[in-house]
Amino acid sequence: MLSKKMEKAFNDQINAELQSYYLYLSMSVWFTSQNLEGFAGWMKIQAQEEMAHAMKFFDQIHERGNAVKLQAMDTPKATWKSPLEAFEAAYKHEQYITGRINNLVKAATQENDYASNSFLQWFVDEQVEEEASAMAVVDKLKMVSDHPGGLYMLDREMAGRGAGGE
Ligand code: OFO
Repeated sequence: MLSKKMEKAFNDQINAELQSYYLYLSMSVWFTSQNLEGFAGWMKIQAQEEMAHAMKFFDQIHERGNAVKLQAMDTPKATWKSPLEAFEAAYKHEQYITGRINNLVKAATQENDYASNSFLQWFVDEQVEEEASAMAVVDKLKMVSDHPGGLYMLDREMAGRGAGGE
């Protein structure tokens, strides 16, 4: 069973992952409004990944014999000045999530909770990928800068993201 402290921390993380889901879904809506369907699709897949992250914590809490407590969600930001600003925000958000995961590992270590520590290692690795994939798009957007032709090509490339995510 999880300690009360870890139970609360895992429930808070369900909420954080769902907020990530909501943020990227909101970005997907915004990209659609900008006629950038490739970016919109990429963000939709990213949102689905975030839902899967939330469900990993959800299932883990139940597996440990604890109680899931769902919390209120914040309304996500809905507009960005440019695709670059949106992806810079996504990258910053992933850094924030990495910080949260690291704090969870710290808490599990302090509690001698080896099972949680092992469970969290998947997220430690995942965050390396999450930051890298957001940063890769930031770099590409900086390359195309304000050239509509480049942005059009990049949008087509973004449409290639498979259902498995990257
Ligand atoms: Fe984007 O990794 Fe979960 O939140």
